[in-house]
Amino acid sequence: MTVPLFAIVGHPNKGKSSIVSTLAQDESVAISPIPGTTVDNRYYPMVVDGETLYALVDTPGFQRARAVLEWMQKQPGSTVDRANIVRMFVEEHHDDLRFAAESSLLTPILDGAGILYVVDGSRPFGEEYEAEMEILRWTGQPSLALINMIGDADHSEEWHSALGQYFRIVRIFDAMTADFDKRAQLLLAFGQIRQEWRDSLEKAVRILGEEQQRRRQLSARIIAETISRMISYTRQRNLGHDEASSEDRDTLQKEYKRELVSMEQQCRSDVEHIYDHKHLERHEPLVELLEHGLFAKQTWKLFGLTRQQLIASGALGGAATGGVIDLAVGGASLLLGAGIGAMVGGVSAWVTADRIADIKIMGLPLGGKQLSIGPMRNINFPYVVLNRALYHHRMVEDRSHAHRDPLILTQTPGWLQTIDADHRKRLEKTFVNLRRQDSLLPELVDALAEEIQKLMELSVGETT
Ligand SMILES: Nc1nc2c(ncn2[C@@H]2O[C@H](COP(=O)(O)OP(=O)(O)OP(=O)(O)O)[C@@H](O)[C@H]2O)c(=O)[nH]1
Ligand SMILES: [Mg+2]
Repeated sequence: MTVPLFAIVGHPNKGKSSIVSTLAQDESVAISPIPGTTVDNRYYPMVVDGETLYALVDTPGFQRARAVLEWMQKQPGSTVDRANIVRMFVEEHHDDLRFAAESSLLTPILDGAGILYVVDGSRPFGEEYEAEMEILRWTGQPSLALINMIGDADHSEEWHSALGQYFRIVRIFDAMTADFDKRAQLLLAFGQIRQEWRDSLEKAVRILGEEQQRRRQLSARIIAETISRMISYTRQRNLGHDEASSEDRDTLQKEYKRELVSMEQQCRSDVEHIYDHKHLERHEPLVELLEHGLFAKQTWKLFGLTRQQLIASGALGGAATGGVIDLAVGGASLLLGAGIGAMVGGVSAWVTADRIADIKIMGLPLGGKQLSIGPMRNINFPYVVLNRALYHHRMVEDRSHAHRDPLILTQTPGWLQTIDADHRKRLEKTFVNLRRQDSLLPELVDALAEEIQKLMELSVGETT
């Protein structure tokens, strides 16, 4: 099977490189609002497991399309010779700086690449584009037009009728927001322009789908490991004296929180790496994370389960047997109507920032005392972490590699509150078991990873 090859061409600054970046899933493609960013052709293969599924050539935008067309029209020859005339143009002008862009962009097409002509559907159609489209038609290569919507205005209808006269297939494609399905649809449309590429592109879509599954599986595993480590994490601080000052306690608690935050951050960047977003800028400043992130009341409310859900999912069992009952917290009246046992579990779940974990003072075998914090006692905590992780995963999974703005994770939806009770029960069972262990049991982490992957498949959060 031949590897389908496409040259992405068009006017400067219309999103050609953005489309290349999205389809090649490559964040290294240069994109900028300044016209003329791409000055040379560059080849971007889409490789999975060492196999090139298809490849794209990013090209500079047309600079002197009218002059080129005029030159071509002046050449003697019939319609059948048109591709040769384009070839002659490139041969005669490849050292001519005035036509450097045209020579570059036409070269891969003359070598057999399919044409993807990109326009900006938020700007009106203009005559200057006709020369570009005519030149492309002269090459005789299979082609497809893409209307990329850069701004808010919508001129797609006039573009449809103009492009329809030159291209058999015209598609609207937003390079910035295209998720996996939209990219797959576009690849299948590419298959329509040349019969011999159809099978290759169908196969490419299948392999990319499998790759997406594999990425989910890896991400679910990393999230499961992180949650497990976060639940069981404990931290100690040796004391020089027998009494722990409030400063000692504060410091230990800060260190404990900081470590949990850093585990969560590491999980974020691991997931981003899995999706080849290696240089993604994420806006989650540490101070904000410590003060408004994982340990803030507001966060818990939005990301955790409701008290009723915690009770219904059997969190009570975990509370009673896992030793996480927190009787020090008031508010039993909030749970009016629930049984006394459920009340205890529910209240425990409702603990806030400073009640996340116990601080104990312990004697050391060789004398002296040690202050110890952890493991996590709050039964809502793993749900909070999981919810945040699923939300981040969704943002990364759907993110186009052309999207270069920082990833902002300020929205805080309570997705897990929308899943059915069976899922919650299974999660709770795993969390209870994890809390019971002194060390991490691989089979428990496996079970959690499996459950998390199911939640990813369920498209949790799509309704919010
Ligand atoms: N909102 C939005 N902006 C886009 C989209 N596609 C491209 N842009 C922006 O448009 C500008 C130009 O994008 P590029 O991909 O660099 O365009 P190009 O056609 O390769 O430009 P040259 O290489 O200069 O010819 C960048 O600022 C992009 O972020 C899109 O689908 N939506
Ligand atoms: Mg470019």
